Amino acid sequence: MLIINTIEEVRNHLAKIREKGLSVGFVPTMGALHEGHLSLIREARKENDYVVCSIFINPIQFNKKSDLEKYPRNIETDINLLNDEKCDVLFYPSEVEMLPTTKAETFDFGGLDQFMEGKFRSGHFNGVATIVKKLFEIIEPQRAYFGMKDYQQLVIIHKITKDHNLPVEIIPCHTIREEDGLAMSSRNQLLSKSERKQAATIFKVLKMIKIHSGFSTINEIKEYVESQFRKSKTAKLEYFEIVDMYSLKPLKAWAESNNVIACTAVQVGNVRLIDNIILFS
Ligand code: PAJ
Repeated sequence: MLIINTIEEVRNHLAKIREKGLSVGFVPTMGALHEGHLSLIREARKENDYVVCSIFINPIQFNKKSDLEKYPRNIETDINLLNDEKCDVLFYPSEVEMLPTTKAETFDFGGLDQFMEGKFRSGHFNGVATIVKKLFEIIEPQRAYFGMKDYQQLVIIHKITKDHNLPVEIIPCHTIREEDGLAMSSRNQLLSKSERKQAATIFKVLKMIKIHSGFSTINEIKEYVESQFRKSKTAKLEYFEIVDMYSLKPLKAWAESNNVIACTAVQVGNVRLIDNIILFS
């Protein structure tokens, strides 16, 4: 695997790859790679001639300095994992290379950022969209792979690629979970043993509400979820929303949409975790 640190070099290299008529699949990440990330690389490997992964911990998408500072960094392990997956290029730029000015662009997400992550993490999606758009312009992939775990991010990236006519196909990929159901996340490694145990409650509750969704109202479901987290001292519910899968607008009644997803963010100790489950589509 080639490791490239500069925009100029990666551009020149990929221009030659495209000249040969090879398709490029791209997986943007912030590193501390786990099976969730690797599943995206495998999908990209299946559908493209050439696979590029980027690792860049994007400071402008963190709304808390402490979260950025403690974000896990395991570059040596990441390189080994990417080599094992036969990734062709790791683009691993420095902060000055990617963000000579640390300002995020301001996007119009058409209301997609109004709720959930957008509401609780001010500026987060402008930071994400700024860096993903830059990465797309540098790498110029045919396809880019994103996890359903970050569902709101996926929908927002889909919108900006359409709005800005970026010639890249966004491929959604399933959430990869630990054996007890916890969605894999780089942040999981920051959990203590007891917090890690508590974190499994998140998906247990989501699975339970999927069963209940046929015969309970949305309000009843919300009350059930809130009561489940009130019991726990370490896992604090930040939000739980049942939303339309496309507009991301919270629903008051099931009849309002045919495509429904439940999304949640839970603070477990000092670690903030997100997850979701499709209720019907
Ligand atoms: P990061 O959290 O490193 O995630 C990189 C990609 O991996 C995202 O598309 C995310 O949805 C996906 N992913 C994470 N956990 C997953 C899991 N358990 N199963 C499947 N896919 C999973 O998301 C980001 O980085 C950043 O916001 C980024 C898009 C790179 C922009 O900075």
